[in-house]
Amino acid sequence: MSEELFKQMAQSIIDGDSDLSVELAKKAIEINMHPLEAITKGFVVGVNYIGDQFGLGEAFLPELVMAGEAMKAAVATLEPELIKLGSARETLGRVVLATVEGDIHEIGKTLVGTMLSASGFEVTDLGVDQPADKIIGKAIEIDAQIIGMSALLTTTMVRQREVIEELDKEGLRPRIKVMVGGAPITRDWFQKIKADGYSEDAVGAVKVAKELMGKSDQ
Ligand code: B1M
Repeated sequence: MSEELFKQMAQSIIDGDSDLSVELAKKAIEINMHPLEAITKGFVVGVNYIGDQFGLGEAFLPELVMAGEAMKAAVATLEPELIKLGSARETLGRVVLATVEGDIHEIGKTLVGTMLSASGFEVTDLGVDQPADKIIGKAIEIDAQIIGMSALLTTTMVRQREVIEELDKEGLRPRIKVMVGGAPITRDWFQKIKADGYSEDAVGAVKVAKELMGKSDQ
């Protein structure tokens, strides 16, 4: 039953069918499927497939856009459930989250934000295409302990390093810790740019953020 539903979820993204992806997300909620399971075993499989096809020149920009829209709609439908399932009891810390300048990929970043909020972090999500000065300015304004940056393009991941260099120049680290992620981000890159934390997925991002706050047992 679940396997069939996962297949339909993936296919709805491949077809760029937002109505169907939302309907399937609602079905997952109805049958008490864990929302993260629906995302990772269903919808993400479809968006990864389209991404690979695009990379191979077998799919084109309109298909990528429609798949992105269908994925965004499905994740937005599941977000309230993720929040409900969260273990938030107290504020664990303040996080400024953004996709870096020149990059408009938002789905993974938003998912990371939802998971952090559900786990008790106060998240200020600046959105996509955010320059270093905006990210750092907001972190100072709200006295954030963590800046989280997402980058999905090999051409924009360098922006993460720029923010870190700026923070160092201003003497704002280690007061503000930096967590990085996104599809092209590797452990090597995270070490090279001297970030404080890195995770390859949204669940791991919560664990890393807690560790950065010295609250890994919560
Ligand atoms: Co684009 N895109 N895209 N895209 N897109 C990729 C990234 C690509 C790999 C596709 C491919 O060619 N195979 C490729 C990048 C190649 C490269 O850099 N080497 C690519 C390209 C080339 C482009 C354009 C340049 C295409 C063009 O215009 N010719 C263009 C760039 C626009 C720009 O940003 N300036 C572009 C545009 C788009 C759309 C707008 C159409 C759409 C985004 C829609 C949206 O976000 N509203 C889109 C999509 C959908 C994708 C793919 C298919 C899927 C991305 C996604 O949402 N994944 C993607 C291929 C792929 O990644 N397989 C692709 C699902 C999401 C849940 O995963 O975002 O990885 P992800 O997030 C994960 C983890 O990475 C991690 O946790 C998340 C949840 O588990 N994570 C963090 C993310 N951020 C984190 C932060 C953390 C910690 C963990 O701490 C702070």
